[in-house]
Amino acid sequence: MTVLRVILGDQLSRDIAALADCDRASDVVLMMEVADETTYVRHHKQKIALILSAMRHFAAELVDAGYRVDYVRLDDPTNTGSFTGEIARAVARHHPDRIVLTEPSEYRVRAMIRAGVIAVELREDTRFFCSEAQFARWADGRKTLRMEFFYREMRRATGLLMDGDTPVGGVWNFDSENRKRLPAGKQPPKRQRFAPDAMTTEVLALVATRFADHFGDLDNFGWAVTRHDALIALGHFIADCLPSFGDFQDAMKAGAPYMYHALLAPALNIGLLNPHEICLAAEAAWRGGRAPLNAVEGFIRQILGWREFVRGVYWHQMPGYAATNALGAQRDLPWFYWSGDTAMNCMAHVVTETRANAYAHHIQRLMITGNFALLAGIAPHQVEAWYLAVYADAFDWVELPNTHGMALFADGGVFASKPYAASGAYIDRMSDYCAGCRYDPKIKLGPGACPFNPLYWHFLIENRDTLAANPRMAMPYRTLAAMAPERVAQISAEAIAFLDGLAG
Ligand code: FAD
Ligand code: DLZ
Ligand code: SF4
Repeated sequence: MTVLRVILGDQLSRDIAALADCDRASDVVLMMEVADETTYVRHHKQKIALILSAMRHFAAELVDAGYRVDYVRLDDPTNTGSFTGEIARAVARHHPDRIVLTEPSEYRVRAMIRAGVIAVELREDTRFFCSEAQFARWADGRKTLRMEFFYREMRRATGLLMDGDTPVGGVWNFDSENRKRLPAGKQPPKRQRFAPDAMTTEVLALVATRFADHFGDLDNFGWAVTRHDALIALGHFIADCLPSFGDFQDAMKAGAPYMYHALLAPALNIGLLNPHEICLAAEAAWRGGRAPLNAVEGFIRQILGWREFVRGVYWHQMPGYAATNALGAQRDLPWFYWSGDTAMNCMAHVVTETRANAYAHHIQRLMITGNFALLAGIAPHQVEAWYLAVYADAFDWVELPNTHGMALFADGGVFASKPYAASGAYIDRMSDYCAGCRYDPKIKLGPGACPFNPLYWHFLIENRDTLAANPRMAMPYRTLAAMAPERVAQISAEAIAFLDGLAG
């Protein structure tokens, strides 16, 4: 009896459900590089290189461990270019009695496999703390879904950072300590990157040729493409960055794209690391006195809280979720999201770093590119396609709730209790971008005014019907109500002129 065991590009874990009970002598593991997946959005070149190289390394590890692997390369002339086409061809080659696949992480791929003519046994992806069913039980019947309450449940369920029934340190969340600006002269550590080996070098050449017109540079490629290297990256983060992760979690600095962030999401999302071991390593650093509690709790919250929560929201709300547009945003994505060619220094920095590194940290994604898209009323599906393309860690299940829900409020508040809208003052407080900008965050209107200022008030004016009743928006709406009508008119005129200029 032969079982065909299919492993997708983000399922590169030896303990993946599809490999459990694998008979290495008789079963066949199928892995496929397919054109449809490399082009369904115009992925950053580094993202394609990461996935293809990690797939090839994983396949080689399986072969070394005695598995029979059928690996279809992108440049195979007989490659049909799709998962369903390649599964059908593999069935013709191997005549399996059964086909086993771990549930694809994305709605699009799951629907494609389920609609396929070939019957596939789908197994639950057990690499998360919270199953889809568990999340549904927690979410069903709640009026609102809030990460903080979900996170407390997850802390209790896992025992992470718990003393019996109480959170260590006496409180659940140390966020109020995690909003420091980076002091002048403080330099974040140099980051662990991995020089491409022969296999990665071959993939980089393939990507450079075949995806030459995709966004992004390949020069800085240094992502871990094996579990071995991903564990080194984890060790480096825990030792050198975690101690300051909390303090400077929200800080931004020109020329310091990584700050104290983990850079682990690409390895985690494709399965080279698992979330349990990362959280345990962080907890051990605190228990061993190597990192303070505000840093460790803040970091564990990102993985045990936010990452699990966004996945839960995704599967609980899809497919309707992606189609909502609560604020009716319709504007086209400005070209500078690709070129970085804008006088707004903050936007130019984030886009330029994104192009070079396939990375931006959370606050850059949320409060610079996300905030601008929110204030400018850019159509959600265009913003989402951008985020899905440009980051090495981007997969629909995690990108969509973060963009659609957290950054754009396009779900009308399923995910967040209020929009993350901010004027230039916030960016000035949390970064040094404004010092090098043609605009001034302290000028609210008129010549030299930071565009985020009129856009912020214009956003509130335009969305008054939807947002004014939200208690968490009461303060800015009170300020708006107190403004002279001439000032309100000037804000609208300047914002509209700016927005109209984006189309050119
Ligand atoms: P760190 O800041 O060091 O955080 C540690 C880990 O926590 C990350 O590796 C990640 O696994 C997890 N994490 C942190 N915040 C979140 C979050 N909001 N949602 C889910 N996991 C989180 N993350 C992705 O993995 N893929 C995406 O496609 C993605 N798209 C995003 C789009 C927008 C608009 C926003 C605002 C956020 C997005 N995020 C996404 C969340 C977050 O920005 C990234 O996980 C983080 O920047 C990855 O870098 P890091 O590994 O250095 O993370
Ligand atoms: C993102 C991606 C890319 C670029 N290429 C492949 C590929 O060639 N083969 C593959 O198995 N997966 C790839 N992926 C990941 C998939 O698009 C998708 O995210 C996963 O199958 C999860 O649904
Ligand atoms: Fe960005 Fe405004 Fe600051 Fe310029 S002044 S960097 S546009 S926030």
